[in-house]
Amino acid sequence: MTNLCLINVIDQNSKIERHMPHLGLGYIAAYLRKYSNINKIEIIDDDIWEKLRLNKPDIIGITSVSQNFNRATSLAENIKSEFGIPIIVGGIHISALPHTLPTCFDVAVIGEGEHTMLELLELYEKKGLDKNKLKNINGIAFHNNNKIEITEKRGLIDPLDNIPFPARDLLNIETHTSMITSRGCPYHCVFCCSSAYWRKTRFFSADYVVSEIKELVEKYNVTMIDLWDDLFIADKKRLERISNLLKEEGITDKVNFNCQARANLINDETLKYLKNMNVNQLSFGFESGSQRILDYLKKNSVTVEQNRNAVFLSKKAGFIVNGSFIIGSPDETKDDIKNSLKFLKNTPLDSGSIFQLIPYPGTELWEYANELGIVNDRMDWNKLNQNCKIVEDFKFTKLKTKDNYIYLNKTISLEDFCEFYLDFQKEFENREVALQIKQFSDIVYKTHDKVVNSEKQILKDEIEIIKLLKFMEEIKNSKVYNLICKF
Ligand code: B12
Ligand code: SF4
Repeated sequence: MTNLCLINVIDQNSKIERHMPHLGLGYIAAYLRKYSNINKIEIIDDDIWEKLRLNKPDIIGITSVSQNFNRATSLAENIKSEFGIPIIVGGIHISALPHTLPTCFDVAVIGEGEHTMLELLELYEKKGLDKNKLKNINGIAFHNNNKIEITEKRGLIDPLDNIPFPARDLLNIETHTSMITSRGCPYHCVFCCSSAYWRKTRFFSADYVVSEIKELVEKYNVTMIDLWDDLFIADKKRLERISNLLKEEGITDKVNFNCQARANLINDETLKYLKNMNVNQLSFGFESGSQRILDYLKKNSVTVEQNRNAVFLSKKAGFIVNGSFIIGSPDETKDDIKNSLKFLKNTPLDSGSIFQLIPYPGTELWEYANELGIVNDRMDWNKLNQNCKIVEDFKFTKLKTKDNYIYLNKTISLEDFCEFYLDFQKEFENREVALQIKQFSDIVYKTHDKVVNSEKQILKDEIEIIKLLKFMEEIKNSKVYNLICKF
């Protein structure tokens, strides 16, 4: 009887990486529980050694994004030397570069992992990971006679509803959690791995999605869900049905959502469905305020004007609007970046982020950077860290030459790039403070009204006070906390 440990390799010091449970591993665990005889599965993302020694697994599965792949490889090497058990690796990085599979991994799972992992476990239970039999499993890479063999492409799971809900009992689920209700994206932005990775866009049905939301609310007391889909709103009919079903099931008022949107799909009707299902915040990838750069990044699929309209329409409809921008495209000029800053300053965005353009394996941008010799299949993966190393070094006056960084831009100096990056950050910090003050005062007014209206009511609604205290606790170290305390 097999004992499997699935490990999410992350940087324990990174707040963003620890931010949400790994649903991909949750789906694999749930699928194996439903369709195989496996008797023990664990999902681990912290205290790895302690948990491995306690669980004594027979076989390991590891997931890693590109920037953590060095970390994943050294972990696998150490596991091999202590436990000597088979290690399977999956996820976006190795799927894009299966021909680079390091020897510490026995097998790489390429792309969608549920069914491939099921077949691998079945084989493991019968014959171990016998190389002659591995050849018959589609969608993998493995070492054979000092070569890396890549088997035939695997078909995608269809319909997606055949996959059970992620095994959240194995994950750390808080009252604010996340869901993925589709796989893939119909667009092909130059920097994004998603459409190539998932090949086509598939959706879980509206009924499936609403049952999963119900489970989160009823079993895990979830009150806020981030919908991490690449494009939750892509299928408008499904969106309408989800919105109606949530109402019919009586759960609309029990849970709020944040979701990713796309400006060219935003109109009054879409916003109405989103509002009806209790979506609070919409996040857009605006990327650039320069049409030329936007056309390059998003392949002529959206205009700056559509982006601007989407902010105003969404604000008018009562949403909190979040937007992200990317700087550092190869042909971007200072004027292009100034246009992006102008876009940001002239639109009522509530919050957002600035990113440096990074070429990830599997993207069109990777091919470009690879041809120029800026990246390659055997590079130091730490260099792909998106949490802008250039700016970190700049802050501590340690800036080196362009060669030390992944820097694609041809004309802007590193110093100027960093100044621009920090300008965006400053603007976003100001917006964040304003948003937090607004959210704080909304809660105060709501609570105050209830005190005034009826003493009894407040007992019933003590949850508002708890929310307020929790909010104060969360922002304890932020600028806004000091501001509020001054009042
Ligand atoms: C949600 C999300 C987040 C969330 C939650 C992450 C998490 N814990 O899963 C948050 C905000 C925390 C996040 C953080 C980051 N993310 Co992110 N994220 C996503 C997003 C939008 C969806 C991921 C997801 O849940 N997919 C759905 C599930 C079902 O798919 P999956 O996880 O890939 O797993 C399936 C298969 O890949 C495979 N599989 C995966 N692992 C394994 C392991 C084994 C053993 C097997 C058999 C199979 C297998 O089987 C699974 C089931 O089919 C993707 C884009 C995308 N659409 O995939 C980006 C994406 C993965 N993120 C990305 C990045 C860069 C980051 C950050 C580095 C950003 C940052 N600034 O720090 C961090 C790194 C986090 C980390 N894990 O190390 C990049 C990765 C690019 C790359 N080549 O590395 C992506 C692809 C977006 C992009 N830019 O194109 N992210
Ligand atoms: S960036 Fe967004 S819209 Fe573009 S391909 Fe990726 S998921 Fe789709």
